[in-house]
Amino acid sequence: MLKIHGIARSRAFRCIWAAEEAGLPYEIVPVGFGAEHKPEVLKVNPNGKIPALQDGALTLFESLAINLHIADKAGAPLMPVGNDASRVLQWTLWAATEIEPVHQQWAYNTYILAAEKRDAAAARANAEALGQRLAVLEKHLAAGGPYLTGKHFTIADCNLAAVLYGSWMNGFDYAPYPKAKAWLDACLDRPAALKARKLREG
Ligand SMILES: N[C@@H](CCC(=O)N[C@@H](CS)C(=O)NCC(=O)O)C(=O)O
Repeated sequence: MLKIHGIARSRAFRCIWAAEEAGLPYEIVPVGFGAEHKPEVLKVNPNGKIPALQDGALTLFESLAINLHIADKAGAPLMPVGNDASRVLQWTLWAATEIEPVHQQWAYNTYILAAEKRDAAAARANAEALGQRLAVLEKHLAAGGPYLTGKHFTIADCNLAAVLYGSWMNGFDYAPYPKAKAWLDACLDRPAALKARKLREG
């Protein structure tokens, strides 16, 4: 049984979604914001952050690495083999390094921080940077699709869509990126995503 430490309102959402996609039994060990530095959390994630995963003798941190592990247990099509496995890594690392930092800065300065703490210039700059990256995604999906590696939904779709979820929920302007928007809608409306979203959105 997978043990996911965290709550659905945190990045644990991504891992709950992945476990649902994989069809693997899992249990959520509820660790909320503010409890992250407790000794029991540090035992599973030395960064004092959520999520963390326990799977038998294996303990993992980093939400997207956890998802790669979960998908690997399920096998194809969630975790494909050969060149598509490399494409899964490419899009997952792209989500973590190119998307998440600018997405997070946009989110903080748009809806997470209290209004008086938001920096409008930072919100604009990061929206522009996110837009540049979404243009890359748009072009990629226009050339192939419907999913990132082609015909099948993989953990790369789950990982990238989960990173973009906050912008999708909170009014980022996806109008210039219709294919990216349609892809995101399709990912976030999957039965497994809806189960995870229900835990998060209520
Ligand atoms: N790169 C990490 C980020 C983990 C992370 O920042 N988690 C947040 C909750 S979503 C957290 O635990 N924040 C508490 C803190 O930063 O002290 C991952 O994807 O797992």
